[in-house]
Amino acid sequence: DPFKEDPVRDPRLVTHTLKPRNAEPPNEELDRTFKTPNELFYVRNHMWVPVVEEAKADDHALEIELPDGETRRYTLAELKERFPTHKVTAVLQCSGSRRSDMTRQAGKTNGLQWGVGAISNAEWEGVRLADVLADAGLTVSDGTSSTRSGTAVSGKPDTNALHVQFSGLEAYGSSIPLTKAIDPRGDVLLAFGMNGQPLPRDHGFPLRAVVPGTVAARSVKWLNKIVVSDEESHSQWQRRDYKSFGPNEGANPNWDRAVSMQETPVTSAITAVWVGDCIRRGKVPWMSGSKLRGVGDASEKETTKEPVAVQGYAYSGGGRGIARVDISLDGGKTWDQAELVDDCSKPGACLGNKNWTWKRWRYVGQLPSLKGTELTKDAAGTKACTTLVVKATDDSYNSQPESHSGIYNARGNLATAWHRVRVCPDC
Ligand code: MTE
Ligand code: MO
Repeated sequence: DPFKEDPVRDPRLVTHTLKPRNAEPPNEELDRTFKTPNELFYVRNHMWVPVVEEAKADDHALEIELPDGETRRYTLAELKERFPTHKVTAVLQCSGSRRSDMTRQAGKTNGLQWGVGAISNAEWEGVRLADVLADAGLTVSDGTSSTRSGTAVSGKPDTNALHVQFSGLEAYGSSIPLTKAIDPRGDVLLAFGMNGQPLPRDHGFPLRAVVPGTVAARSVKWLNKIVVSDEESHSQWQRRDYKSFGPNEGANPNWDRAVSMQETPVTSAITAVWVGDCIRRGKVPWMSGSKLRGVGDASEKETTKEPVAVQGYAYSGGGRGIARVDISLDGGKTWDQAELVDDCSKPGACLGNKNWTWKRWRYVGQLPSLKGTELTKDAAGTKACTTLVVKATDDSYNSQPESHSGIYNARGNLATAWHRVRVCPDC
């Protein structure tokens, strides 16, 4: 049993499969804090967790192969000693996050049926991949004469045509474009720390790639080899699984025709809803004192309006920030804007050159009238229910599609449609 050495996990995680381990935090823990605690950070393993003894972690070796075939080897101790340490606050998000939504709305999808929690946020500590590649001897064209197709006029390899392939100790692998790897604002790390602690075993101990703003499949764990090449990684995770296709292309598409996923589109989700008496009884952790007063007072009750409090997250790839979060309490007929939580203004709270973190948001409003026509009966026919909807817009004004039917793909990747949650205001 290759899984017998897998680590012990937090019982609060919602487990999809045990061998290999795939689990997401419960919604109420997911974004309760800006940085997801290590023991609750979602886990996505394709195989077992490789065993690296703690005492021998500093001897863990990373081999680097350059386009000319030259190789260079660094132990973890050498990486730590030779290069400045950097910290970056970044989300990792699996391309399968919210896949169960797509299944519910648009039909069967292959893959783990994640809820809204195959995403988490952490502060990563490590050395810059760009620094390590330069030290290893990588020289590339400056881009001024690049052709995107091969050797630049300078005779050096064309930066735009190269890829950085990562592989891990259990043979998982994938790659990113070299342009991302060496972008001085790209913040790609070879990480050994997570939220001030050594990387936990499930998250890649002792060394992983962290590629902010890029689908998490490229943040290879238990990293032991890097190859700079004119080809993308040959792994199935580069050439097949983490691609997306048209609604009609089925489960066995022409794989080569699609580009591999790198930067991810904008998404958002509702992670908690409180209604009526729940709020009056003070159950909303971020609502107290003055905010609580005036919620659901007698006059509101007479008009059968119920207070509602909602929270969630919004995130976009590529370092794009979240410009706005729109919320609807009546299934998408009318909209209002949620309040974006200010997690990043304290110095040092969000480290890195771009918006690599998620934006948490909150909203307090009143449900539409219980007697209103917007409300429909639930399955049991006893309660009136309504549908809350959230959608986010990033700072390039990209927004989420309204439904999953138009972006349906048989693998269920990038399920980023408006997130809908049905609420029966009875608390
Ligand atoms: N790296 C290795 N070596 N093995 C893996 O199975 N899974 C990838 C990526 N890196 C994987 C890996 C995928 S698909 C995701 S979503 C992220 O790791 C998950 O990282 P996490 O478990 O730290 O959340
Ligand atoms: Mo993933």
